Amino acid sequence: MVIDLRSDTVTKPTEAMLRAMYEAEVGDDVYGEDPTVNRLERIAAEILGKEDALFVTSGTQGNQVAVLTHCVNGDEVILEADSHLFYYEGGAMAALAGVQTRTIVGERGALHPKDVEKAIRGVNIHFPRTRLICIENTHNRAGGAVIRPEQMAGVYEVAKGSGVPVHLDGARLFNAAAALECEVTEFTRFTDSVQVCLSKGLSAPAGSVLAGSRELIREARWWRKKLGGGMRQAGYMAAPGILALTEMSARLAEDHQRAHTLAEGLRKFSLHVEPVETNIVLVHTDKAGLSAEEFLSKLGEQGVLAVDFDETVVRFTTHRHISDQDIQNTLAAVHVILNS
Ligand code: TLP
Repeated sequence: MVIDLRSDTVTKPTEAMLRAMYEAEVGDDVYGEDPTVNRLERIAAEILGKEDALFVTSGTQGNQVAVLTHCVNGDEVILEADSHLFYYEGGAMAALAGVQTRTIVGERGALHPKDVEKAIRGVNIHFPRTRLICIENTHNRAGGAVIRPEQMAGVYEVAKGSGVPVHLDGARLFNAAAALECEVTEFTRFTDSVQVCLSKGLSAPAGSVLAGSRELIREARWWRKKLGGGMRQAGYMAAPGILALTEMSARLAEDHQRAHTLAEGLRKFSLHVEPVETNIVLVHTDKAGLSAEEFLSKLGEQGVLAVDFDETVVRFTTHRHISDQDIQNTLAAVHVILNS
């Protein structure tokens, strides 16, 4: 059996989700007539503490619809240098919204309010307009780091002072809330829009939701259609999404616990492991005298999958299909690599 620690995106729907899909009441969502999609959007808005929400095909679509909704081409967007929006979305912000990015190197993914304040453009005929600030929580490339509500509040205060909206890429926001044992609204209150993924640790087969004010979501709905995201009988996909939002966040702490166990085990082998806060473990492979690629290939030979994050950094991500035994077997596989 393969132990797949590449990503929490590999999670399959639960039995209850499959049943909910089969039984879903559907209609044409482009006409606003899919009752299950409408219910998902209502529930998402409520949980995220926003007026309205929109069901989108993916996290990338949710983020890009947000950028398109907040900005016009030629605008500037401030975001963290290692953020998914900048690093992993194929340059979509530039290609689709025609915006330019102003990246700031954060501390474990967190933007410092002072740096944001400095980066916000003043009025000058030579300058682009700063139209959006993006935050990512948890921060993927920072190793699943949790951006604290007070850190988000600091950025929000600076943003509000300059009239610039804040978008949150909350692909794994429920992991952040589980880590701090708080509600997701502790984070979303410091944002104007938020995207959360239903298809990562929450185990839905597909989809994300974008939430914000009624007016923002009205505009976002229009952009989603332009991007080909009008999905007709999308209730079949929204039904498991409802269960993802209402039933699946309670078990995320288990994934975090296993990530901690994995990290502790790797440290016992004297490997350098980044601090673990949620379900992501970043390990440096150079101490083992291996590149990330070599390390992954040796792991793969023993049936353990992970991904490379850098020349000498490997990411392991725990999720619903990873058991305590899988963690022990992964550690045993690493032991074999280090002793070969
Ligand atoms: N992340 C994926 C890969 O794209 C790297 C993963 O395996 O972690 N925001 C964040 C913070 C993400 O981590 C991801 C996916 C997305 C957005 C995009 O979500 P999807 O894959 O649904 O477009």
